[in-house]
Amino acid sequence: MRCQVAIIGGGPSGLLLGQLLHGQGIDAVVLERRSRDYVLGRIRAGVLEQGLVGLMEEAGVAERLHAEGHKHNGTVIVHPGGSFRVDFRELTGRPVVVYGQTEVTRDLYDARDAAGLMTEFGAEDVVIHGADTDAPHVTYRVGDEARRLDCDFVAGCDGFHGVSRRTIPAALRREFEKTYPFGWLGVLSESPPVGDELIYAGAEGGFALCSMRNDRLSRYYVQCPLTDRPEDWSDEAFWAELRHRLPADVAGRLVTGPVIEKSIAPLRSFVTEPMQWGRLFLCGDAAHIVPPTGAKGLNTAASDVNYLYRALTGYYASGDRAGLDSYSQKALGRIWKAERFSWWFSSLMHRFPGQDGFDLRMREAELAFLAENEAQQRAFAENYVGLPY
Ligand code: RFL
Ligand code: PHB
Repeated sequence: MRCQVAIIGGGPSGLLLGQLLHGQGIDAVVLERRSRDYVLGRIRAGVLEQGLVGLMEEAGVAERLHAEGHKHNGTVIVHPGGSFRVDFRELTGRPVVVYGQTEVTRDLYDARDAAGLMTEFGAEDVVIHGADTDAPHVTYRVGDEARRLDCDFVAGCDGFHGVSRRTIPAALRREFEKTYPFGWLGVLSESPPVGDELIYAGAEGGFALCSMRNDRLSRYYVQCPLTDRPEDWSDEAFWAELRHRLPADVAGRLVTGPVIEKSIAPLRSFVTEPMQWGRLFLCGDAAHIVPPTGAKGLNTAASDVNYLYRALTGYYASGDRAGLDSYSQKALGRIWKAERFSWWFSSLMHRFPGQDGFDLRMREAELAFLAENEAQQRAFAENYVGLPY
């Protein structure tokens, strides 16, 4: 089989890239290790920047997002000294859109099907060959059958545990990593959200987040030790801990409901450099991870897709390699700013083991300054709604 761009990974990065390329007449095959149901069963991000919304529009897959997504003009931040709201619309002129990653992925798969585009599910043992030559190819297996895909370029969109990043020789790669001494216990609940906007709570007992998917589905998180397992937390224990970390009026409004998903995610900051080797280009979680506090994971994946899509379009339209040659530098420039914001906001909102009185006073002072200072809030809002591409 042959195509112009072999896309490894059928998560949001790979699917969005495939759909955008299709719009330019560039043909791409997506190789996904899992089944479609498995990919759609993962509950992950929920907040979309305008940049991602724009790319969904450009890909022709934004109809449901516009009908069902909710625009959020601000967010509430709670801290031991009180609570305050950051008004995105007033400070930046832009909202964010709450629409689940699962729905983004579903819309992209539906559009792929409608256009008759090729996706290989259950693609195992993917190996990328000759990425540093002019004729790369990918080998893989579906069931017992060995297959080969020849291509001009390979897009490594296979997430943090994929093969693409490790295809770049270790001697040419630099990796930067920070792990955090806690995780997020997340619950998806069939209950109306506790508020109209997201609430980030940096409580004495640890961080909590109130988010949502729609009017009937709430998404909540509490900071927990990395040693905890989801089965250690009964639903009652989760709701009690969440209430405990929220201000009394919010806790009083909380409506609980059946828990339809419960999982624990570790927090990590990670970047690999460069994001290109020859004709292999990394996108999304394959190249970088952020802790979820700033809601940047899916959105940084989208900004990579934006740069790579435009670079490939330029190349196929006129043979112009400038976009491809500057891809890694451009993508990393934006990534590091999102890494900084996610690291800063995570550090500010969580309780770290071993924090002493001075550390806690510094944290309170920083939150108090953010609560009262417009310049600081504007900087927060600009980062949260998304820096320009
Ligand atoms: P994905 O979504 O991981 O998709 C990669 C796809 O590649 C497939 N794959 C392979 N396919 C073929 N061959 C191989 N060898 C392969 N290895 C892997 C995988 O099956 C998968 O389908 O990466 P992508 O597309 O770059 O998208 C990135 C986003 O998914 C990610 O940044 C966010 O979801 C991060 N994230 C969150 N971000 C937020 O903004 N808010 C959140 O609340 C949030 N929660 C999360 C998250 C990430 C999590 N992970 C990765 C464990 C919660 C979790 C649990
Ligand atoms: C979510 O709704 O899952 C969500 C929202 C905001 C975040 C992280 C996760 O910062």
